[in-house]
Amino acid sequence: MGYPVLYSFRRCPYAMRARMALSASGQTCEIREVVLSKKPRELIDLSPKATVPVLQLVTGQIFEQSLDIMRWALEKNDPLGWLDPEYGTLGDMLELIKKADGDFKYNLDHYKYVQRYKNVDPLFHRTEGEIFLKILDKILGQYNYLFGTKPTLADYAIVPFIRQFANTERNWFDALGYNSLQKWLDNLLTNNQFTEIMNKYPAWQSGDKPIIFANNTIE
Ligand SMILES: N[C@@H](CCC(=O)N[C@@H](CS)C(=O)NCC(=O)O)C(=O)O
Repeated sequence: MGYPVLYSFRRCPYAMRARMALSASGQTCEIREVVLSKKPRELIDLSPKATVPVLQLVTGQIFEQSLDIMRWALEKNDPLGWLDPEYGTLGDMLELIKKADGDFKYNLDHYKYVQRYKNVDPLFHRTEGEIFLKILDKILGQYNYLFGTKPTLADYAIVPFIRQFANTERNWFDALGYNSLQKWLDNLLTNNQFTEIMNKYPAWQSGDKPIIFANNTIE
């Protein structure tokens, strides 16, 4: 009996959130670290769009979206209650995640990866992205996390992108004075849920001995 196979890339924010949910659900996987400029044939055959993360279950079923991987893992086992927010509903969390994955991610890319686009003003996109930071900071002023006093699906799905945005120009971000947001970011990035999924693995090649990931649920 094997484990599900996760194609992942350490620094990809989508892969980070998938790994955090797999870890929180105690789901053991075989992890295959992908180099995006040299994607393995096995990944392309499995998922022609070949983004990471991709999860292949033992049954052959495939998940090609990070949020689907998170939900699959947590619907199986959710000991930390990520799908069960103290305030609001799963639908509310998904709506906020959609904003992060939509407009905010668009602005993040056009701010951080300006060289990938033509005629783009990164400062315009920084300012547009800041609108979402402001919204989060306001929510986080009420409770410590986005949907209550404990982190849930929304916090973990969104935090890798806020991390990228903050790290693009750290001095600028720190000077914004979004204290609740800063505290939230620090809390999430220094807890085990995050640090344990940032282990480094060698790039996977066909025939490699499987590397086992996760099954380290933190109570
Ligand atoms: N909607 C996808 C997006 C995944 C995605 O875009 N991942 C990036 C890396 S962060 C990727 O694999 N890009 C393909 C490439 O760079 O070739 C998800 O949620 O999983």
